[in-house]
Amino acid sequence: MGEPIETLDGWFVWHQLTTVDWPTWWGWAPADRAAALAERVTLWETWAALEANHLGSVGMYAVAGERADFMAIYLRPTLDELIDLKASLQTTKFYTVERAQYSYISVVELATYVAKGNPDPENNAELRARLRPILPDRHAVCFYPMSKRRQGDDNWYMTDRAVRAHLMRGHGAVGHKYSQHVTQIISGSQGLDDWEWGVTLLADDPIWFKKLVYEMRFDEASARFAEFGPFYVGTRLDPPGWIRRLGGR
Ligand code: 76R
Repeated sequence: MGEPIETLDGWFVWHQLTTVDWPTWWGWAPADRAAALAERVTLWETWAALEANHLGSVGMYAVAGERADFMAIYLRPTLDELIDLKASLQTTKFYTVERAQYSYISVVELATYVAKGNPDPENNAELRARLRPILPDRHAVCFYPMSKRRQGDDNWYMTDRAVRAHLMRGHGAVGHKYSQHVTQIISGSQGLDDWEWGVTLLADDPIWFKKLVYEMRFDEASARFAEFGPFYVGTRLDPPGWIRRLGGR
């Protein structure tokens, strides 16, 4: 029979995917557009200040393809703060031209399958850094939600704990080959959103997402048990880059 393992839980995460209502946006007077961009950048600067004090993190990305225009990733210690953050976005002018495309809530998670002893983040700085991650300044991002299958013999939740630990060791070994190129943030979303985990991958070159996920598909933990939601891929924006994409200067 399956048996849960302990998870270490860190910051809450909101993946926010939006498009811009371009006809409305371009219909605004240039001065109104400039004011809306400046207002949003001011808010962004308050988030950056929080990040500097290690009270959260924010990443803004331009999304490839037409699933979305932008993805923001917000990390905060509590769900309340993510809700407050949304409320402050909603007071900005720019919010009136943003259209939600996808939204995902989860909590940064470390599964303890491969942990030695009794890991305690309070006296382990490395664990704390992984549970409360500052998004690294890497050029490319990939985000997708996923679940573990529950079907016939391929039911992750009815699989013996020792077998799961063995599979996760294999999974970790594949992933570890890419550790130089890809930073991975796994966030759990059981009870929080539609899928069971959010996968956030960051790399300087997006080709590493394809190489890593391709190789992982052959690993038993993925080959037998993984089910995937929509994939989003993009590149990082700083405030000036974001402003340029919106036609500002
Ligand atoms: O935390 C650790 O680094 C220890 C090993 C490890 C665990 C426990 C690990 C390593 N992962 C763990 C758990 Mn992972 N991971 C994914 C995906 O696309 C797919 O097929 C699956 C999506 C990728 C790409 C990936 C990458 N991992 C998990 C879990 C929770 C399982 C549970 O609790 O049941 C999921 C859903 C998941 C999914 N993983 C790694 C990586 C990489 C790159 C590593 C190596 C990290 C490193 O060593 O630097």
